Parts: sequence; structure tokens; C-alpha cells
Amino acid sequence: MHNELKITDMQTLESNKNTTSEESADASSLNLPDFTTDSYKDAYSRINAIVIEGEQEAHDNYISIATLIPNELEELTKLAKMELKHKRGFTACGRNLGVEADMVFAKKFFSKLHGNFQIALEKGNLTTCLLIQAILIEAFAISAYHVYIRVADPFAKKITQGVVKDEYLHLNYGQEWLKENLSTCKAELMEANKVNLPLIKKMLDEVAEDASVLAMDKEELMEEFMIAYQDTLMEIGLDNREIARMAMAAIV
Ligand code: PL3
Ligand code: FE2
Ligand code: FE2
Repeated sequence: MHNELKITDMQTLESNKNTTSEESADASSLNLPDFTTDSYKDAYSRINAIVIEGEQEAHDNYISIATLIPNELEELTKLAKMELKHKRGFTACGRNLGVEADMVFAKKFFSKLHGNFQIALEKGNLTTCLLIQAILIEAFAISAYHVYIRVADPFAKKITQGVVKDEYLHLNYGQEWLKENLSTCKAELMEANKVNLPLIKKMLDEVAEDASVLAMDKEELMEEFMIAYQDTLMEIGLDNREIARMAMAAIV
């Protein structure tokens, strides 16, 4: 982080100032994977499908959530529409690389989480629905997109940069609702987290090998996820101990 530079770094900085950020971006792009190999395309067929399916399910979930908060219909419809735009964007990324997305794999990948969302929806458990979609899935997407942007082909990089900005709006939506209703939804939030955070961790484990073929590092994915997740819980108004307790659900 540039803002962590100390005063003592300033001289070094001065002597390096002919190295622009543009040039260092060029230098790091030398380490990009070869997007044309069979192994890259094979891994991409699953990762791309996961993202396409994830965006479609996110759309459906926001539409479903609107049935539980009818006066938010307009806002939630707006969020849902963004998800379809994301889906189109990532579909174009696959097409651009000549890859066919493995949608059967992706449906299975999401099935457990999808099932839990549907049960919560049927029961009218809005807090659980928001935790699953607007917090866990969005934080997962944000972490994956941040890491992917660093190693994506130029076409996909541009699309993903646009998408990740929207995902923060979605995370924020859930965050603000949960913040306003914290006194009445805390117990359900904790319980839903206990059940669903381990699923996110499993999904991350499951995708790690394919992700590494795309030069996406698992540790980095986990780190980015934890940053988005913990930041959100803090904004919602949980204290350090509560956040630690919730995060711990990922390792048991
Ligand atoms: C919500 O807006 C979208 C939900 C999508 C979830 C996606 C999780 C992705 C995990 C795999 C990482 C791949 C990133 C690469 C993109 C082609
Ligand atoms: Fe999205
Ligand atoms: Fe989203």
C-alpha cells in the first residue's frame, strides 16, 4: 500500500521516480499465464462457469429477496439487473478465449449454498438470505475478482474491474440492512454464518486447483475474502470478539 510509505522511504522513492506505475504494470504482465494452452482453457471452462452461474444465481437471489422486502423492490431489481450484466460480461470473457463453460459443474458447485438459500427464503428468513447472498457470496466474488484482475487477459481484466465496483454496492446493501436491524437479527446472523461460512470455505478449497492454473493463489484468495468479510461485519456493528467467533466457523 502506497499510503504505508514511511518518511524514510521518500529518498528511495525519489531515486526510483522514473519507474512509473505504468512500467511496473508492464513488468508484472510478463508473469501472466499463457491464455492459449489447453490446461489454461480446461481450468477456465470450470472457473468461468462458476462465475457465470454465480452471477445468474445472484440475480435470482436479489429478485427473491425482494419478495421478503416488497418496499425495496426497485432497489433490489436494480442490483439484480447488474448481476445479469456481469453474467454477460463473463460470458464474453469465455468466448474471447474460445472456452466453453462447464455449466453442469457450476450448478453442482453452488448446489448446497443454493439449497440453503431456498430453505431460508421459504421460511421468510431474510437475515439468512442476506447473509448468504449479500455478504458471503459477494465477499467471495470480490476476493476472486480482485485476485483475478492481477492475472487476467486484458479483455477479461477490463470487464472484471467494472464488475468488482458493482459487487461492493451489493455487499453494502446487505451490510446496511443488517446494521439497521442488528438488535433483532444478531442471533439469526450468527447461526446462519455458522452453517454457511464452512460452505464458502469448501467452495474455495474446491476451486483452488483450477484457480492456481489461472495463476490465482489460494492464500491470496483467502486473505482477500477475510478482508471483505471482516470489514463488513465491523461496519454492521459487531465487535472484535463477535467477528473472531464468526470467522472461526471457517476453520471448524
Ligand atoms: C455475485 O455478484 C457474483 C457471484 C459469483 C461468485 C464467484 C466466485 C468465483 C470463484 C472463482 C474465482 C474465479 C475468478 C475468475 C473470473 C473469470
Ligand atoms: Fe455480480
Ligand atoms: Fe453481486
